[in-house]
Amino acid sequence: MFAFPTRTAARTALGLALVAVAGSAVACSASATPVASSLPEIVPTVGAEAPQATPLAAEPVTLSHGKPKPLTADEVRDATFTVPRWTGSDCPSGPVRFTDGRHVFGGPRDNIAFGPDVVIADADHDGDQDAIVLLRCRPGEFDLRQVVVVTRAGTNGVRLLGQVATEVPQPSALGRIHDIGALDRGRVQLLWKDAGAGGAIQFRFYGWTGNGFRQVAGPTRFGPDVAVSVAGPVRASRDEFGAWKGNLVVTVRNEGAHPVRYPLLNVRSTNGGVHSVIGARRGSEVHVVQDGASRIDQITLPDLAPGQSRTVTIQLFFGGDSDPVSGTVRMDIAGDVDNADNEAAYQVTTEG
Ligand SMILES: [Ca+2]
Ligand SMILES: [Ca+2]
Repeated sequence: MFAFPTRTAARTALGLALVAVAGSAVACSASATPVASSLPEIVPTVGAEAPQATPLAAEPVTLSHGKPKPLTADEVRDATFTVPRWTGSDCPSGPVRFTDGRHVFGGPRDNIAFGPDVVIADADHDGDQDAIVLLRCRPGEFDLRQVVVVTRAGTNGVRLLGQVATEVPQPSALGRIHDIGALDRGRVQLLWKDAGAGGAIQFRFYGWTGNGFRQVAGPTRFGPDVAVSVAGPVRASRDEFGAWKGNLVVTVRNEGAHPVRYPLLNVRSTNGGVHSVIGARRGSEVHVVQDGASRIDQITLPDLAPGQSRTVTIQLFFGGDSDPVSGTVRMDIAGDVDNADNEAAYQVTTEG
């Protein structure tokens, strides 16, 4: 199972550098303040994005009078703050008091509990640390999750900064929130897991906008996704009877995490000109032959496994006195999460 690097590992990896820099700073200022109490929390960093070096020199070694106390994970686990509404659930929202990361309501099994980790990061870029919290509400057996960021209120209080993301009751293409993390510049990174049989995972990234969090990168949900592209213009030439023929080369790729059954490719002329699809080939493999004078031809391709692509060559035939016309190829599958790449245009040029 995939998991974020543990906080212990992250803290250990960076701890030596922190101690070295902080040690020299203490020597210069002769401060008696315990160094460890003023060190920033180390945030686990995950994914392909390399963490930026923490600007250690800018971190104060001692606290100035009046400055709010840095937020800690333990403090947040024993705090009262506003919990946003749960989508599709009547779990408690509004001000909720937590004790050791847990709030019991109703029966003894009905509770809101923190996820295993609280991630400390400056999520709103104001210079003060905030806490990213995964909340799991369990009214009985049911489990629903949302991620919130809480921040310092006044000098010692805690308040909700905003909701980062929330699940909806399953089944849903949204998936399930599996783990939390933070990148440099306070960006929140969530690991989502497909609730379906495939169990695919996605990283989705969220940023502070000034008045809330919104997703700034990554996929938005799980589900099938096919993409259609054409190799280039169709070069049509006349056959011995004067009709135009040309090869349309189309590639279809399954970019989703699920197999695509009976993928159906639609070939459509743009201006109502008549053409026929004579056949579709991949190497010597003939998938379908459909002849006729319709303006939309449909070609059924073999199933596509996740990540699989298939390139087919389709011969366009413009019989009689009809001139070649351009068109589009399109594939629609139920629940495609990105419809923008399901269609590709093709141009027909004539030679001879
Ligand atoms: Ca902050
Ligand atoms: Ca698509």
